[in-house]
Amino acid sequence: MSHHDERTFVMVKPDGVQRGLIGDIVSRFEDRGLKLVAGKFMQIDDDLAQEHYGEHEDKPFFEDLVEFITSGPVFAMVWQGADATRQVRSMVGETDPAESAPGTIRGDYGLDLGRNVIHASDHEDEGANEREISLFFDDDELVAYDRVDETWLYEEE
Ligand code: IDP
Repeated sequence: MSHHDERTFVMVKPDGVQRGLIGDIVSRFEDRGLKLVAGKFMQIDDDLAQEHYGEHEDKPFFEDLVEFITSGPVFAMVWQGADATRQVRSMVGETDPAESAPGTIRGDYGLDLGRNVIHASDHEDEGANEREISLFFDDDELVAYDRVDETWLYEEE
């Protein structure tokens, strides 16, 4: 894989869906030049929620987190591009919206840690992106194609 092919997992959480933010969030990543390679509007069940947030199972907020993420539909996506995991996290902002800079998704749309609109794979957790992608998507749900503007997004192919 070339460095343009890094993939990352992103999900508009139930609060973002209910607040009508899917379109804006998708636009931000499209405008940046990232390529949408998978998308699924879905309801997360309890088992998937527990697995996705498994690293937090001993935390005091775990139960509320699982309840929240299963409380309504989410929009799960895979975005691809150079350094995608780190670039998406920089666009998402900090975990706490109150600490997130304006211009970031959480900094523009959130105020509360427990209602922070979006999930994105952690770039500091090696392999989290591919693990989360395979938890939510089968291989045949990822679509390979060229964006027409790809030759203008990167200096070299
Ligand atoms: P991230 O979503 O920025 O990667 P994580 O530390 O992986 O942050 O936490 C997962 C989610 O758990 C956060 O997005 C947030 O919704 C929730 N969360 C994290 N820390 C707390 C907390 O201290 N209280 C309540 N909810 C929390």
